[in-house]
Amino acid sequence: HAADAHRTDLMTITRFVLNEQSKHPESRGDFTILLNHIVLGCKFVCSAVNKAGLAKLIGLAGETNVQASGEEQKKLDVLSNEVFVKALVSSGRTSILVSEEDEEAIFVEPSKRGKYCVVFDPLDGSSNIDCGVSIGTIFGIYVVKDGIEPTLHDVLQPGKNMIAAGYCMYGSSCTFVLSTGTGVHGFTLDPSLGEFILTHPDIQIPKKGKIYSVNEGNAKNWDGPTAKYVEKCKYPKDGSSPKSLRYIGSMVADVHRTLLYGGIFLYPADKKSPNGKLRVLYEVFPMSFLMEQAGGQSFTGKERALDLVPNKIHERSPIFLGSYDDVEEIKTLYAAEGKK
Ligand code: P6P
Repeated sequence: HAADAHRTDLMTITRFVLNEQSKHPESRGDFTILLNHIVLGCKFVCSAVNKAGLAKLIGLAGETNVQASGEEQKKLDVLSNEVFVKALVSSGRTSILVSEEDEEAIFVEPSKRGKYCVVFDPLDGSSNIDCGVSIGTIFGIYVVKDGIEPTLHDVLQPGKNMIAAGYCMYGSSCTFVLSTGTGVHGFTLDPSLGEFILTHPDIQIPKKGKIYSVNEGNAKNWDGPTAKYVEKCKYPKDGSSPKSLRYIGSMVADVHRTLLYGGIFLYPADKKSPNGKLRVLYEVFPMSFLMEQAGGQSFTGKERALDLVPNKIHERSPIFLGSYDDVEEIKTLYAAEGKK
């Protein structure tokens, strides 16, 4: 039976990526090796997050939590960053790494250099660890220019130049969502196998949703178009029913729900933060890449998010992403504002 075949024909993430690779005979498998190292990092973080409560790894970085051994206990976000940096460097397939946890970009030593740049947030939403809210790793992958010495210019690229992006959400289950430019696919970790199994092939975001996701606590500081849009969600003029508000405050969780259920996720600019809060390279770009690959879209308030050219590796941008029609509405409101 088909169901049985599905159960016994385990499509692991490794097999999936190898299948993708076989479509490019010229490929030497570098991407497959890189992705396997990212997956290894996620498996480690998943295990550490699940044990955090027990191992007292929780708590904000910086609190001194010295072990009996006198060893300063590393906090999960610091630990996760070290794991990813080590995994990516040891893959021998990267030249530049940009991490939310490191002020400066990491230039890999020449003997270990490869053709990819990876931008990542090793544990996004880590302020939510202590209360058990889902958190996640977000990553994006660029190809460096061949042959010449890698420079920051290789990572200060518009998001549309990414060749792949994804996230791993550490929640009730560990879910890895990936796009290599041919659609979006979700994999769930089977702890008994230690393998990510394809559970959500070819995710398509609903064209229009019934959910809006924003931190209403910032309403006082919103600009006109955002305020108007949220008002429309709550008091629709066309007699349709109001949208539901769902806001978890952990980007990976809010985006994952938006991807599967539809709707719109907003982190707008406001008077306090004119560029919004979310980081371009390793929050806005990867999530925008996934949204477009799933049939949705992503907008900064001024332009298509993936067209943005970052000038600094930790630059922020406002973001409106999700169902195609919902984002279209907010684009119309910003366009009208622009004409005033
Ligand atoms: P606020 C978590 O700290 C984070 O970086 C994202 O994961 C999340 O979407 C956002 O900030 C939440 O920010 O201001 O609503 O608490």
